Amino acid sequence: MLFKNLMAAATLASTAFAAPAEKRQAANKLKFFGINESGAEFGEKNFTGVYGKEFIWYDLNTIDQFMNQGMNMFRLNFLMERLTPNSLTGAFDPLYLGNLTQQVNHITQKGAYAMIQPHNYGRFLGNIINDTAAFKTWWTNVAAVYKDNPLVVFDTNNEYHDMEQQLVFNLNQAAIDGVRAAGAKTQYITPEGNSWTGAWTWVSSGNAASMVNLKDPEDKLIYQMHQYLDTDGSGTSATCVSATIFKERLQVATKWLKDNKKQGLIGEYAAGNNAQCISALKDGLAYMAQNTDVWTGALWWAAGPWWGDYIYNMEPTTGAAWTGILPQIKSYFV
Ligand SMILES: *[C@@H]1O[C@H](CO)[C@@H](O)[C@H](O)[C@H]1NC(C)=O
Ligand SMILES: *[C@@H]1O[C@H](CO)[C@@H](O)[C@H](O)[C@H]1NC(C)=O
Ligand SMILES: *[C@@H]1O[C@H](CO)[C@@H](O)[C@H](O)[C@H]1NC(C)=O
Ligand SMILES: CC(=O)N[C@H]1CO[C@H](CO)[C@@H](O)[C@@H]1O
Repeated sequence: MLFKNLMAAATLASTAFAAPAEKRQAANKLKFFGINESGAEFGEKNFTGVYGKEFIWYDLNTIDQFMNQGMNMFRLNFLMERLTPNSLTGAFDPLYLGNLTQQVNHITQKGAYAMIQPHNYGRFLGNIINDTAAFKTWWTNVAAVYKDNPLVVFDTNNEYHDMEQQLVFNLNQAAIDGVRAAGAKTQYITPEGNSWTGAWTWVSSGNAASMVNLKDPEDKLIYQMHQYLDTDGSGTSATCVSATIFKERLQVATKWLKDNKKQGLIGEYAAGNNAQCISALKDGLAYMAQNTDVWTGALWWAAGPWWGDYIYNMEPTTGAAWTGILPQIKSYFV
């Protein structure tokens, strides 16, 4: 989601039972049920920031509450500039890394997936990343930390946009190569596309023709797309275009996934807490659940301690989406 006017966001999700991660998938249920935990990337104009002032990490008790609802995947938002403050190839900030790892361990020890998600839009210190070798090194260094944890998922970057398509392809391929070079061989990797990785524009934007050629020697790619249901698809309004707009915006990407035998994940979706939007959410999730040959799951946007009265806030127990949306949608997952 293009997030200019709000503070920030994070990610997460998990599962009710500390069951084996590769639990048998029930018919017509999506495998991954998750949420974005957002807050560690807040204050993103202030690259350094201070814990508790500009940014915040996620409440582990909240994560447990999502797991109790059946969630099994948490997309953990953070900033690359706070993890490696000096350069893409520089050393980690041990405290920021310590917090990230604490969250990853909490989530994965309970059997859920933790997605490592640099919330950077293909930028570092405000500049488009054009050094693909340095980006590969960044990913090798990060993946080395988590290479023995099969429940970690690597998201190459949040929402590339306004970049050369070939550069977006090259950065994704560099991330894949970097992760595998670290010896992380069993984990899923989720490439993201240009144009904010929108599902509705996956083909028209040029992502489809380019990204289809990504290569993973371990064959564990899950293409991550985002989809909102407001008029411009930006996820800034509580009004949905229609009660069928979610499904309609997924159809072209669904065909692309099927035609090319790829797997997909909706890494961000949300809609307002009202009857039309809830109808659209149910219709779209039912459609995804009918197409589990290509769609693996969906992660709500968003939770995190600092969202307050945000229209899509799913933080327990007062977020509008915790009370209004979650009870309506969880049957598509568990
Ligand atoms: C950045 O964060 C620091 C630490 O909280 C603060 O002192 C500084 O004023 C912030 N700068 C801007 C431009 O907001
Ligand atoms: C998380 O970050 C804070 C602030 O820098 C630090 O005090 C704390 O020790 C870190 N936690 C871990 C587990 O590294
Ligand atoms: C690559 O990015 C750096 C840092 O932002 C910038 O100084 C440089 O001009 C860019 N090079 C090209 C070829 O775009
Ligand atoms: C949908 C959405 O709000 N996405 C946001 C995820 O978090 C980042 C950082 O807070 C935003 O920039 C995105 O727009």
